[in-house]
Amino acid sequence: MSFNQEFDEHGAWRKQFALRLKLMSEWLSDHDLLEAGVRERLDQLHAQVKNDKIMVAFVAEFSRGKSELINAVFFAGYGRRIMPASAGRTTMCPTELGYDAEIPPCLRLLPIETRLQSKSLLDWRNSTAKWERVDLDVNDPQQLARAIQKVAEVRRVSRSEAAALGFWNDELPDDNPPVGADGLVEVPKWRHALINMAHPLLKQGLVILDTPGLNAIGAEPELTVSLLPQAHAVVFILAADTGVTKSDLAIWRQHITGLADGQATRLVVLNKIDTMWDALSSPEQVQLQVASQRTDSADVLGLSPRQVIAVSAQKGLLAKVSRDDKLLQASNLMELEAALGSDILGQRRQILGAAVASGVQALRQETGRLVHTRARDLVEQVQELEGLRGKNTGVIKQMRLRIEQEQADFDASGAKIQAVRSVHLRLLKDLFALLGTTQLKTHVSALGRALKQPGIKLGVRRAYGNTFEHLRSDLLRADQLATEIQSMLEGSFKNLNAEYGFSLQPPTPPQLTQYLKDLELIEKSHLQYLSLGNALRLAQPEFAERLARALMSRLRVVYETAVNSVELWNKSAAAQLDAQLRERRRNFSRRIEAVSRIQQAASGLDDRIRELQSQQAQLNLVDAKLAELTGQLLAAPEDVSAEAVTA
Ligand SMILES: Nc1nc2c(ncn2[C@@H]2O[C@H](COP(=O)(O)OP(=O)(O)OP(=O)(O)O)[C@@H](O)[C@H]2O)c(=O)[nH]1
Ligand SMILES: [Mg+2]
Repeated sequence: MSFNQEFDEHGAWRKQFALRLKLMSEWLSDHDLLEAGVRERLDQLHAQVKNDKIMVAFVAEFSRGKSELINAVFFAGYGRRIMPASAGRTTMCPTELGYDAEIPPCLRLLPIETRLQSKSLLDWRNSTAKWERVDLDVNDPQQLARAIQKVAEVRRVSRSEAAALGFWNDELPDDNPPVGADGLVEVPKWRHALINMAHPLLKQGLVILDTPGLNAIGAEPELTVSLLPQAHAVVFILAADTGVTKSDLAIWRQHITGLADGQATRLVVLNKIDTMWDALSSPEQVQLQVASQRTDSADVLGLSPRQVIAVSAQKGLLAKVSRDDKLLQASNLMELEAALGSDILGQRRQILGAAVASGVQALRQETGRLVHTRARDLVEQVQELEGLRGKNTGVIKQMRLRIEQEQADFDASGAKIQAVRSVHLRLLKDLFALLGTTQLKTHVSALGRALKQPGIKLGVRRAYGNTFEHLRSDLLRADQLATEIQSMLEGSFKNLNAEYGFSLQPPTPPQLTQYLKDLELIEKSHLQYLSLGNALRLAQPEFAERLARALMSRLRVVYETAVNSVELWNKSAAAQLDAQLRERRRNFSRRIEAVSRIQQAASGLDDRIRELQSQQAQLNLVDAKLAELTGQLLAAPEDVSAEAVTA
């Protein structure tokens, strides 16, 4: 199956899931089961599935064919080249293609001069100021391609300006751009480009990241330490006409192997195999040559030849545009697409599936508990009324007084419940402080200051090590606090259950130690970056600052996720308490109402008991339906397509 087809299927599953969630929430609301905690859980599941993005990054030395490959795999449908691809350096700034329904189709460009300011790319991303916007007409491929051509724009600036922007370093003459006769040097005009268009794959959450040849001096640290490590898949490209060059190898080691295992799918492509097609050789000879080139490249990278996919992006694009099946076959583009589909999407589906499954389980538990509470209340009411059979009006009056007394006692005990709440909130405040932005900023700015110290070069690793040590110990402390809160909740819930017959059960606490792994990955990707002769660059204060900012934006993503999980846990505990209180109050008024009716009419008793019994039967149905609906939500993505066929 091609990548596009697999992606469509993944999209179909997500759509189906969103629809089922919607039905579920309507059904819950109809049956008065949509409590705050449940609603929160539903919203979270909905957002998780709806906003799931898959980022595929294309990384390589310049001119290996990154942009051409993107054209061939994703944009052949436009019948022409969309991303500029030409000899020499073409793509000058990292270019992200994605879809956001909130804004019209457009290309947004952040001027390179923003590097002189102290905001991180993430901050810029969240503000519209400074970005130049060009509207895109997706129905007009010519206009589209012309507009996107802007990502190749350059500016000529003086050497000192280039140095300030991070493109010139007197101590690394080999990496500097050539100086023109006028003494000026060429630098990219833009720092980052965002393309927003309603391409079918992008609409379904695919994000493509095209990068400029990375070995160039001046590569944005944010790109390498922040964006790339977040990609779900990285496609590394070599060209058959150059083989594996020294700079290819440097990029491979610095940016690709540095990405920890399991974090992202890695695909290696040997592009431009058409340069080996030779009319004078037999097809078999050409095949052999391609195979041997493939083996050689794999050897140098330390991979098995199977892991290197040999293609021709250019001929693949041409073949798709001109509908030439034979050429498409020869380009081998479909093998690459199949690998993209099965590796990336397969993995993504698993991760999303697992996340969704645990959310649905929690949903089932929370609603199940409500149903259970109601069932128990009904049983008690039936018993209470059965006890009244054949009793005189005096006894009935007594009973009413007793219920009213119980109700008054319960209302008076509100203080106890309030106390549980306030202890809970106090502990949570400490926990949030440990994971908050202020704390994070303190650690990272300390690192930023350390990096700027003259003579830090040798101690860079230690400075990073210290920072991450602090972060780790905060995280461990936060996890400890979460454990304390959980045992506090368990204790108080147990007491409340014993005292008031509630069925409270603290929700599963977030596993904060899992974020240690994220910290480790971030630390590793940074160290990777530092270890490669960057000491000289580090000596520049702006560079150190950029690095610290990149670190901050990366960490923030991790901490936001952690904070969200703590919030959900806490909201769900609080909502449970609210729900049980509300059920209990309702229970009192129902009981009092039942007794008053019986007081008024002697025959009311049997009627009321029958009514309660029919409510019990209804509730059983509700419980069964709940199991059915959650079961459907848990259906594996593969089942969905099968089901869609049979439905
Ligand atoms: N013969 C041949 N040429 C190719 C192939 N793929 C790309 N090219 C050419 O190689 C040149 C560079 O391609 P690009 O796609 O611009 O390369 P890039 O990796 O994006 O380069 P930068 O944007 O500069 O980093 C262009 O002239 C392409 O037409 C291929 O499969 N075969
Ligand atoms: Mg390019």
